[in-house]
Amino acid sequence: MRLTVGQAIVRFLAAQWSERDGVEQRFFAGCFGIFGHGNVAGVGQALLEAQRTGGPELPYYMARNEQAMVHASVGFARMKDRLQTFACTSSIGPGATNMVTGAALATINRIPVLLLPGDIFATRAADPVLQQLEDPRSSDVSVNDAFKPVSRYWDRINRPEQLPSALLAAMRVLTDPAETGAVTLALPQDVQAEAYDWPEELFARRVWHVPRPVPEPAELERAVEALRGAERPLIVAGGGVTYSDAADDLLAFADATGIPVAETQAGKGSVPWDHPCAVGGVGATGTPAANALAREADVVLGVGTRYSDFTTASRTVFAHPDVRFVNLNVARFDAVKHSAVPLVADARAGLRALTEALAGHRVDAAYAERVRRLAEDWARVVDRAYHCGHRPLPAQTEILGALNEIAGPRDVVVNAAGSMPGDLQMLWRARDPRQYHIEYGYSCMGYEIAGGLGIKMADPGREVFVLVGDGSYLMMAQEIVTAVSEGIKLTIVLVQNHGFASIGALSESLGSQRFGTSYRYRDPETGLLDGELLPVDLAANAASLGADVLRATTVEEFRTALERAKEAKVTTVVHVETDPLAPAPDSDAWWDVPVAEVSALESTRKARADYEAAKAAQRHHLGGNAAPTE
Ligand SMILES: Cc1ncc(C[n+]2csc(CCOP(=O)(O)OP(=O)(O)O)c2C)c(N)n1
Ligand SMILES: [Mg+2]
Repeated sequence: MRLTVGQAIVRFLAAQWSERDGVEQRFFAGCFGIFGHGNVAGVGQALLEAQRTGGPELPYYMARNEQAMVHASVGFARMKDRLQTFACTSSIGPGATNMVTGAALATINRIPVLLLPGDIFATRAADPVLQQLEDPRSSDVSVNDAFKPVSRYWDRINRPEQLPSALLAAMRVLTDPAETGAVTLALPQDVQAEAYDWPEELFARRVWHVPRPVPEPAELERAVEALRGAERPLIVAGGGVTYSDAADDLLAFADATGIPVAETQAGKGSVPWDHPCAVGGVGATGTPAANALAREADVVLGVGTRYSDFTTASRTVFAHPDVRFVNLNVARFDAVKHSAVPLVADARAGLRALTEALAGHRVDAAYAERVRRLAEDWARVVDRAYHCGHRPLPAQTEILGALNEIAGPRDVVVNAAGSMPGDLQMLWRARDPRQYHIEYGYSCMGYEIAGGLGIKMADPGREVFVLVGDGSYLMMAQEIVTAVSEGIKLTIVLVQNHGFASIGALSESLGSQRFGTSYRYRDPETGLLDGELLPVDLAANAASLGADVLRATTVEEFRTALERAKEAKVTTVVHVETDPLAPAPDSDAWWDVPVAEVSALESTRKARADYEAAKAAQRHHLGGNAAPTE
């Protein structure tokens, strides 16, 4: 079949399907793109031809920023449990490198996305082409080499003959739950337009079976033995629970054993917040209930978690001197962390095996009672934070409370960076595994609106509430325009606090006096950015991008606006100003952010002393076997 490389790629992508549990779906729901000379006549022409001729099904969506289109793809793929995603086509140069941040985000969060950046001429006929990086050491380098460390598979298609094996390798990685992340196929702009005689079989319908690997018997036995011996076990539920669609299986396991369940940012919502075993988020921004249990736990069962520093409170929260880890993970890389007893398996398959093997085993009644009391005490703190009546401006915790009470159980809350992820992990009462969508692998300012777009595309039946701080909004609000043009409805809650509440508080706690963290005029006297507030109106900005806008100044007005936004048919922004200094509950856990060891500032010296004291609790979990097995 004689086609260009661009046409062959489109035809191939449209023929890829994934299957898990007997359900098949197209693997690529479409292709996001922004055209430039590096793709307009190659992949761009192929997408047009497919659309015009009723050819391969790969609908094109135009984004407004290349980073954002990768975020949208990630939001989509996460909602689809990684069984479906998008391809992203960009021009060469800046269009391509704009996607590097998105690639890192996808790879760190273990979410599949296929990136097709345009690249410099393979023939080098017109070198240097507009936007070409000329590396004096080698002509075989382009800006797309920057994708290598952030891609799980990377290739450059310099000849058409290379394409079939590269496409198959890309699909292998994208559909492998242990390997998945960003895949980059760099496409020189001349090669995209070049024709070749392809074997027909390349374009045959291809189903990629997404496996549910079962535990190896000896590994299962060791894991069961460790859990049976535990007096104070704790489950740490990560994103793998949701991606494996294993929330029901986790519930069954917790019900059967009575083991409490703490959650990471990606795993939050695995169990409903009011389940008897639920103790909420764990770690630096976790609940004091979960963190108390983490400190006492003698066995930690991690399920689908990568144990980020937020989860472990920078390796201080699992404080029992003999704590052991049992890690159920589809990737051995994660399963062996903290010298764990590894249980390499799909989360669902592993939980089912554990439930069966531990039949009849339960935690003792006193421990279950302690779990219940800790959770009850914490619920009262959340109630107060949701309704604290802070004046004159509302506290952020009240905004989150109002949203929690107004959102339906299946509605999705989206966030990524700033002070909200921490408050949300601590305070959000999740009722559905897909309700809580906080991107905290890369915690990327700018994910919120773009990610929300992808989430809504994945599940139009759910209301999507995008929470975005003023800082994140300023970085990337432009996908509002995409949402408007595609008729995709988002509700965006824009929390205006004139700067970085998060980093401001962090800075203060580290003796750095909130330096450079609020949006203000430069004060001529101090020379610092601590003058008057700026006359910036982000609500007007949102309206200028085509959104409907509602402004709220009190919690009551916010509730009314949110109800209206929820009913609206079009993308609506609710703008609310909050007090960045309002109190929020404490997690009773630490986060390692190093403080200057020497300083002329008293505030820094004091913070350094606190830092050293806290750091003393940090530990390696090196495990090791206590005795020979004979
Ligand atoms: C792209 C990016 N740049 C920088 C950071 C570091 N950072 C984390 S939170 C934050 C401030 C966020 O401000 P805003 O969105 O207004 O949220 P707030 O802290 O006020 O809640 C910054 C700069 C980041 N996470 N992502
Ligand atoms: Mg802010």
